[in-house]
Amino acid sequence: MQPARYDALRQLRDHIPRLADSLKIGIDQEIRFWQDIVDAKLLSRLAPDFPMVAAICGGGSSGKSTLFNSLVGEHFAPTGGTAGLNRRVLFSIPAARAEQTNLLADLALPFKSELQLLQNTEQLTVPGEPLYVLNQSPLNNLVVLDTPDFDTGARGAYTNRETTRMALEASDILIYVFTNSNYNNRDNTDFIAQMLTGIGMRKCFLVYRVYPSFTRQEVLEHSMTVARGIYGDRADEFLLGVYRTDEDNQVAAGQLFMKLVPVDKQDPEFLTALQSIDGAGLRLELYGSILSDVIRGAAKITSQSKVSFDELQLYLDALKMAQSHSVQEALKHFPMDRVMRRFARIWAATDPPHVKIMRRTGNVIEFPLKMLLGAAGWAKDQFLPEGPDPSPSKEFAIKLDEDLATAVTKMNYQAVSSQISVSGSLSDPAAGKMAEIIEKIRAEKRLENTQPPTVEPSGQGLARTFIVDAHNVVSSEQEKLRARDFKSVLQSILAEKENIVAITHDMEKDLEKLADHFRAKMGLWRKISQTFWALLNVLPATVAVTYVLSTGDPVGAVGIKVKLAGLFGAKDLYALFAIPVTTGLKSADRKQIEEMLTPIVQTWLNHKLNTVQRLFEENITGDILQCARKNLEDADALIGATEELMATLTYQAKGAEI
Ligand SMILES: Nc1nc2c(ncn2[C@@H]2O[C@H](COP(=O)(O)OP(=O)(O)O)[C@@H](O)[C@H]2O)c(=O)[nH]1
Ligand SMILES: [Mg+2]
Repeated sequence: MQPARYDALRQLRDHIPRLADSLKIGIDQEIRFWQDIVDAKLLSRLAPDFPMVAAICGGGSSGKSTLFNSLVGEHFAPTGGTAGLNRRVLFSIPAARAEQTNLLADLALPFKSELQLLQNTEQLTVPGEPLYVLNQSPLNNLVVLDTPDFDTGARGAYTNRETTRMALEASDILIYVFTNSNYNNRDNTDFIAQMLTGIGMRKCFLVYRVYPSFTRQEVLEHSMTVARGIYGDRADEFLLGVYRTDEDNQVAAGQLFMKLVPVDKQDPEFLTALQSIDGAGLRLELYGSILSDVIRGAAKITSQSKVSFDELQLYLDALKMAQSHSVQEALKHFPMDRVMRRFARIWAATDPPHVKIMRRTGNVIEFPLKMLLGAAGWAKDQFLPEGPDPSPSKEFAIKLDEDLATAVTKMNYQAVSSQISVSGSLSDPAAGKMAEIIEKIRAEKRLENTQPPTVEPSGQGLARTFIVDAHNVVSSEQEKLRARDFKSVLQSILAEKENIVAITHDMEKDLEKLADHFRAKMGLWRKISQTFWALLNVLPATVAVTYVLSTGDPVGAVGIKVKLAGLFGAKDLYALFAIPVTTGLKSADRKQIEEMLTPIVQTWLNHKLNTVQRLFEENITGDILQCARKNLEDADALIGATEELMATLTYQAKGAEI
């Protein structure tokens, strides 16, 4: 396998579990199984520098160990006439590769035990873990296995059956040795055929230990009997070459190594043939279907993750929406007197000098407004803009306490609950987005044939109620919040109430900007400013504390409404002021009050919404939101990377390039 693709597989192997974990999709066992296959079947075998592995196998006393020694060039394996002499697998590894990282472990993976260095040949005659020797052969890209006789023992219960299976599984090709006495033994070839069907077809060399008198024709015929016994009609596809080794007493006596001769003269020498085999290519073919399965598995896990990602996004959006509603609820009342007086003071401070003088002489307020002031029971000298700020009204403080307690209770409940229930209008982009995600999840689940757990949003017209399941990702954060004492949560928020009441430096700066803006707008400044000034004075007296933020409901004719746009994306939010508009207020004046009030209320609300949101996040929702955002971010990156890796590997798996 190409190094770049191999690397893609390795990365995929690491990414998939991380992705599943970042979304807690809860299929840990499946993931582990997937990972084991990648590790055991693919990563070790498909490494670009993995040597070719050839297993010598065949019936008892065919000459396997003799061939092994001949190939390796040393008398490592015991040979002899006693059937079943060898009980273990012996690996011969090129000495040049002895230091290769993980090679010993990777070679022995199917055995699920480590390779041990052979100490003495006696070890081979007792069952146990596989052993290895280091050879000095120039074929340093070839590992050869000597295997025990698989045909010793009663039929159907061969002693070394499992060992042989593992040896075959550890190999890329077979070297099958047979003699005249066992070439037509169906049990032997059936056994190999059965093994290969289970672990994947391996190609093979046939080596016939034969009397010198046998003709080429006889050797070929007997060899084809063996080949068909193992591979059936597909023998040609899997046969790598046929070689004969003639009986030789000097070989039997250990004085000479076996000599292999191609049955077809034009075929290469055995070692040349071995060397010319593209082991990496064979392995890719051999493991191609496993690779495809693994990619399919990764694709399935990725698409499950994408659904889970959308569900987490949906949960996050629902929680944010629930929070913005709670925050608004906490600020249902507006400290009118305090904010307006502060604004009046800012306004007065920036008055031109002659206006200041006029104001002191009481000449500023004109007739219609004097009437209005009279109706409100307001004496003109009662309010001195230069004086100190009034302390926050008791009435507002009580209302704020109540509003906060209600909002905190609701927020906490939503945050610890296994479902969030939140209503919104589809004209609000946030609600629109949630409806879209739900549609997407439903479509994805339909594809996967699983039940959508997300309840369809209900409602008429544009109104929707969303019921969204809490996501596994945030379970532990929810658990922590549940473990907290709610009273202490409420207390710590109420303890910071002053921050909500206070007119901060930043807000003051914004109010100053607003005053500048008003003045800039007043072309005929003198005339209008008189009216305007009067209005500033009259408002605190008539309205004291209360205004109500109302969502959606029509604002009646009585009172002045102020439209507040763009709060957490919630449209149609109005502040309603109980100003007695009946009292001779011209519609032009009324319009001016509205225009003036809107940005002042908006300024206050912007600051306070932020303050309350911060309080809620510090005390209730922060860790959950943070956890959801972090995991979404991680998962997003992992999904992108995983899809890229799968694309790289799919191309490879199709065999477009090896
Ligand atoms: N005459 C003769 N005997 C051989 C030759 N090769 C192997 N043998 C003998 O065949 C017997 C079994 O060989 P061995 O390699 O142990 O077979 P294994 O059981 O398949 O590993 C041993 O006694 C060997 O000496 C050969 O080329 N000529
Ligand atoms: Mg042997």
